[in-house]
This record gives sequence, C-alpha cells and structure tokens, in this order.
Amino acid sequence: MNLTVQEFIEEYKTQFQTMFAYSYEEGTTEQHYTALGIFIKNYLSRHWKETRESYIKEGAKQVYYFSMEFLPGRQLRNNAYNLGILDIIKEGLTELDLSFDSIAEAEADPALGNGGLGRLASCFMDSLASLSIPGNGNGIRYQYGLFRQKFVDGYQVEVPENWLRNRNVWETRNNKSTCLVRFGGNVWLEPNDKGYYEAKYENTLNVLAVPYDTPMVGYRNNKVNNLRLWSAEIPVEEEANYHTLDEIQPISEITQVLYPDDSNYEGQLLRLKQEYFMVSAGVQSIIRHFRKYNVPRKNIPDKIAIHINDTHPALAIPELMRILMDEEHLTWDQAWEITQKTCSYTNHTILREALEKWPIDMMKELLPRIYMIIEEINRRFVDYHLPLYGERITWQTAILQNGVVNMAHLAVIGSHSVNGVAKLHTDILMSDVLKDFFEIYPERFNNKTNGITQRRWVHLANPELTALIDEKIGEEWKRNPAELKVFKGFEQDEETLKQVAEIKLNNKKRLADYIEEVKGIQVNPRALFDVQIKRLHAYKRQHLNALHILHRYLEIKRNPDKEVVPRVFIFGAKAAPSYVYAKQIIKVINSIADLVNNDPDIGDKLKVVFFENYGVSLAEKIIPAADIGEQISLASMEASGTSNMKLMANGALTMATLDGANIEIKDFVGEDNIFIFGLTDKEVYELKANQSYQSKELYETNEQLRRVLDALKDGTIPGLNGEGSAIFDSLVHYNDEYFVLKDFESYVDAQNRADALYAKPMEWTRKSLLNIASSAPFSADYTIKRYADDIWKVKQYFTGDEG
Ligand code: 26Y
Repeated sequence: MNLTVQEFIEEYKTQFQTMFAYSYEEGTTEQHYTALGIFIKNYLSRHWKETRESYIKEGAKQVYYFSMEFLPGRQLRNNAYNLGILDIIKEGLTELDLSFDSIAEAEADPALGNGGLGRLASCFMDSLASLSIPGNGNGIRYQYGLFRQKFVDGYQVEVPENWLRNRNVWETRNNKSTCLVRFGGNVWLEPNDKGYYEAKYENTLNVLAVPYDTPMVGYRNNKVNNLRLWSAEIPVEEEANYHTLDEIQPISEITQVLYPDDSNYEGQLLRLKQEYFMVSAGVQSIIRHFRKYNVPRKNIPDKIAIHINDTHPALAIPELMRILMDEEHLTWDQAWEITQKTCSYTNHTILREALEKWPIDMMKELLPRIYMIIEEINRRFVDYHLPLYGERITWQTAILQNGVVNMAHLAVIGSHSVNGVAKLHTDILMSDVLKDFFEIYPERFNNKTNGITQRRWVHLANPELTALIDEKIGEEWKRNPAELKVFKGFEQDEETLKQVAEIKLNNKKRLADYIEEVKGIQVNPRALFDVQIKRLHAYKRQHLNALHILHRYLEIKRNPDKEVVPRVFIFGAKAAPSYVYAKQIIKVINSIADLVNNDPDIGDKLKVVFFENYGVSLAEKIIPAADIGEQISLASMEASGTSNMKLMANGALTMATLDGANIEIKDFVGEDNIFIFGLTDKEVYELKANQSYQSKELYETNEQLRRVLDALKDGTIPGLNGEGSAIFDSLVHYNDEYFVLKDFESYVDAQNRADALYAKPMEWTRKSLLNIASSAPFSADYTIKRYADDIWKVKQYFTGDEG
C-alpha cells in the first residue's frame, strides 16, 4: 500500500462527504479531525487484523501489560507517522487548503493516568509494536480522565475531564469479547461427581465488561498491536432488574473516573472494584484467547506473559488461580506453578504511603472467592517459610498482616520476576523496601531502567532537530537508536553547533509565542528556559525550585545594576485534589510569578510561567524548548523519572540530584555535562538514621537562606493567604522532611554554574549536543527488549512484510 498524495486527496474528500454529507470545504476543524482519524484507522485496519491473525497462526507467545493507567497522548500524528503516511497527508491537506497542525490539535488528549507510570505504559506500547513483539495493553476506559486543572487566583481548581465528549475515532467497541465480572455475594465450594470442587455463588453483583480496542501502531513495520480498555455495563439479561439511575450507579461508577492520586494512597472501595474489574475481565479474555492455541493448559506460560504494572493489577494473581482451578479444574499445585511462571511485577515507588494495603474485611466482602484464594496463598507461604526463615522474616513478608492485604507481598510471591525502574531504585528495593524478599527469592529481582519512545518525544516533538540529525548522520538512528552516538563526533564542529543552537532558539520562540497566547506573559526567547514538569509532590521539591527563584528575585532587587543571565522558569504540575501541601506550593509559585512578572525592576531578567493542565500534549510543546531540566527530588525518593530522559534527548542539560535514573544519565553523558548537587542517597539514609538533622539551625545560621524563607511570610509575596507561612513552618518548624534547606546552598551553587556556562553559548551548545547524542540508552525500545528477553521470554516476530 503506497498511498500517493492524489489518492489521499480523493479518498479523503469522499471520506468527509460520506461522514458529514457535505463537502470538505464547509467542514469545521473538529469534523476534519474526525474524518482524518477515521481515514487513518481504516488505512491501518488491515494491518491490525493481520497482526492479530499472524500471532495466532504462528502460536506466538504474547505479553499482556496490565496497567490501571495509560497516557497515550494524541494519536493522529503519531499513527500517521508510524504508518509512514504523515508527509503525504500533510501535503494533501495543504493542497486542500487545510492545516494538518490545527486539525491535529482538535484531538482530545486521553488523560487516563496520573503521571510517570501511565506514560511509561504508553511508551512501552509504542515500543512493543515497533519491535514487532506480540504485546497487548489491558486497562480501563475511564469515562473521565485525570481532572483538568485550572488556576483561579493562583489556586488549583479541578474540572472534570470529559475526553469522550466528541467521538473517539480510534476505539472499536468489541461486543464479541465481553466478559462477566462478579462482586460480593456468597461463595462456597461444593464437591461434585466429576471429582473436583465447584465454586457456587449467590447474590452477586454481576457486571458486564465491554472491551474497547485501540490500535497501537508500530513504526513502519506493518504491525498493529492492541490496547484493550474495559468499560462496565449492566449485563443484557439483567437489564430488566434495573429501573432507576440510582440502581445503575454501582455498575456505571466502576469505570467512571480515574483516581487522581499518584502516590498518597487513600483506601477506597471503588478503587478496589476498579482493580478487580480490570483484572478479572483481562485474565478471562486472555484464557479464552489461549484456547485458540490448542495446547495443554500447563503450557500457558509458554504462550502468555502477564505483567503487573505496580501492585494495582496484582489481583491478576488470585484471579488467574481462580480461573485455572474453578473453571479449568486444575489442582492448586498445577495452577500455582502456571500462575507464578506467567506473572511478573514492576515496582514504581518506595513511598511507604503509596504501597497498597487493603483492609481484609473489605476484600472479603467485595471479593469473597478471591479472598479465599489469597488466604490460601498466604497460608502455604507461611507454612513453607516459617521453618526455613523463622518468625521475623516470615511475618514481615506475609501477605496478610494486621488486618490488611499487602498487595506488594502478593505481587512478589505470585510472580517469577520483580523489577525496579532504575539501578538505584532496584538497589533500594533489594536492600530496604523488599529486603526480606530479596533474602528469600534473590533470583527474582532484576533492574529494568525506564525508557522513552524517541518517536513521539524527538522525531515528532522536535522535527527540526530530527532533520538535522538525519542530515549529519543519516536516518539509521531512527530504527537503531545506538547510532545516535555518531552525532557526538560533531561536538567540535562549529557549523553543527550553530545549527543546534538555532533549532533550540526556534523551539523557544514557538514556546514563547504560546506562553504569550495562553498566559499573557512576554518572555525573551534568548533567556535560559528552565523547566520543571511532573506531578506536584513534596519529594519532587518544586518548593526548592521556588526558593531559588525567590533568592534570584531578592538578589536582583538588592543589586539592580548587576548583570544577570536572564531566566524563564517554567512549571507544569497537577496536585492530587486532597493533597493540601502540594496545592499550597502551587499557590505560592503562582504568587511568586505575579510578583516577579509584574515588577518593572525585574524586566527580562526573571520570568515565571506556571502552565495550567500539564499533560502529554503540553509536554510535547515544552520539552523541545528547554535549556535546563529540573530533576531535584530528594535522593532515594524518585524511582526513576522519565521527563529527565525526554528533556535530555531534546538537548536540555539536567539539573539533578543523584536520584533515580539521573545517576545513569550522569554516567552516560559524563559529569561535566550535567549539573549535580545535593545529598546522596547514603547521606540521606544516614541523616534519617541518626536523626541529626535540624533544619531550624540552618535557618538561624544561614543568612541568605533566612532572607529567602522570611520572604515566604513577611508580605513580600502578594496575594497569599497563609500558604507561604505553611511552607515556612514545614521547612523550619517541622524539620523539613525532604531536606530542602539542607540542599539549598548546593542547589544555588549548581544554578550559578549553569549561569556561567550559559554565558558561553558555544560551550553550552556543545554540552547540549552531547546530551542529545548520549540519550540513546534511554530508548524504550532497549528497555522493552530487556523485558522481552529476561522476563517475558517473548520473541520479536517478523513476518517478512515489515517494509
Ligand atoms: C495507589 C495509587 C493511589 C497509586 C496510583 C498511581 C500509586 C502510585 C501511582 C503512580 C506512581 C507513579 O507514577 N510512579 C512513577 O513511575 C514512573 C515510571 O516508572 C517513575 O519514573 C517515577 O519515578 C515514579 O514516581
């Protein structure tokens, strides 16, 4: 299928007319988006079907990536690009006097995730398809995604994100593959005359799980994998039992809204319902699919890998046990062997409050059969390990503890592989968070450092840079990222450096225009663009960044004639709606922005921009324009980070603590090409262990720090209602849990080094180029290759028509 521009134009006109019954010239941008989306979906549908069929025909082992969150971003451009028809479409539309860029902006950005974990899942989907690996996503089709964030007087306000308001052109409702999921009621086991126990149910709430399938298009390989998102409905046979909206509510609420908590965990019955709903539907449909392979059930692990993205889908383990025993009639031992060989688990956080624990009573009542199975897994685990490891280790690692079900323990015990998402993070899992398990099952633990897809985050987000790299080193790096290192050879080439600098400036000009358009703030594109984009959380320390901005502001006021390197500080961050402290930080930063941006003494020297509603689409605009990426979490707290990788790949220099994947970034790019500051993880552990840290002492003895902290509460910042004082108190009087004051000086110092370097543009750009050229190891393609080889044992599956 080699589409020509003329063919596209003709087919597109017809497509438009068929859908809307008038000519394309009269169409709105939104209608054009819909028509173009459908055109592309039609175009890829054959590959979608053939990919699925070929996996079955070859008996290929498939991986199922279970995740409560996916953040795919807009798909129009991505799909057209991966299909290799983007340029043709653009050209055709131009001939029709239409703009591809405006049409693409009309797509809703599905915010079906909170942050890093959800975006990682989507980068992985892109890599699986692009590597021709049989990989499926399994998740929830939330009717409302993560809230849309607005600022009112500098405060975060949450508005529902109705992303399905207009038609979702990518999804296909699949009525053929629905499943029934049961909640509550009574369950008992009854012996029957066929020699096994039968699970009997009464008074259950039955929910129909309806899959919506979305194509995941591989990069120019004619492969299209599947992302399956489940939606909850009333079973057709039971419709007559439901009369009012109130009666429907317990069912429709299951897939209504995404939980907006990216770590502060709140026990919620509805959340548990969501988890089981997704897991049960997913596992049922996998087992049904497996039957097509016609091999004995003991071979399930040769054909299926189930991956558990954090503990949220860990109920896949007892659910698989349930199906194998109750429906496939295997014995416990047979089922357990299959389950362990099939499942694998990734941990994404060491924050204690984010480790899921469900009250036993809640689990028992909502999922009686699943709870019986968990109890039995736990009983066998304890019986086996008590004599071998003694009381302490056995009880510390048990699944049932003090009235709760510890989901991380369930995930570790039921999986053959447990991995962290960066070297340091995996080390911390083995030496601290899961150390007792590391003693019991050392062979299960492994590291898989996160990665990002260069296709979305470089090729598409930064087309000028991509064209330059193509011109300098050829196009091979696009299929084989390792080739990017050839670009290092240009670090002394003045011509190339000038081009890199010019591209960055162009990207910054575009972002500056956008800032003016949406925020009404004028910024100088030649200023240093300093970017911190991620969820708002105390451990990520956006308030450390804010203190540094205040420090700069006060210095300029004290020395108005001193020359400074002009900076634009750019933020994007949502706070969990119930996370008061995070919301106070947002208000303080917005107020600092008001102060700084409107002070005539400051002018271009300092500007602060806090974008509303940060998400994938905004990230695509910001990242190519960044000079510095802020990765300033307290060492040991950030499992990996992934914006650090995206920013680096676009030529930003990293301002970083030695945390998460920052450490590996430093190793690849070299310590001369990154700004490192702050405590190390060991120092943090020590300070915590000997309880010697006294933040108040720093406040009292460090004059520069005191001036900055006082500004939080002495009226310097306009429009605050106690938020500055609240942050002041947390840092000075409540001993600064995340060591912000302790790291302040070394942070300011690193920022001054950044200024000095920025004043030498060629030097700066040389380091920027080295960052770009050193970013290949963080390609999600490599990460996925390692998961596929080491954990899932799935093969790349070539059919000869990869193109
Ligand atoms: C329990 C529930 C409320 C919950 C929901 C979402 C708990 C955690 C999360 C999300 C966690 C998350 O996004 N973690 C991030 O995962 C990224 C991908 O591995 C890492 O790069 C990042 O450091 C980590 O914070």
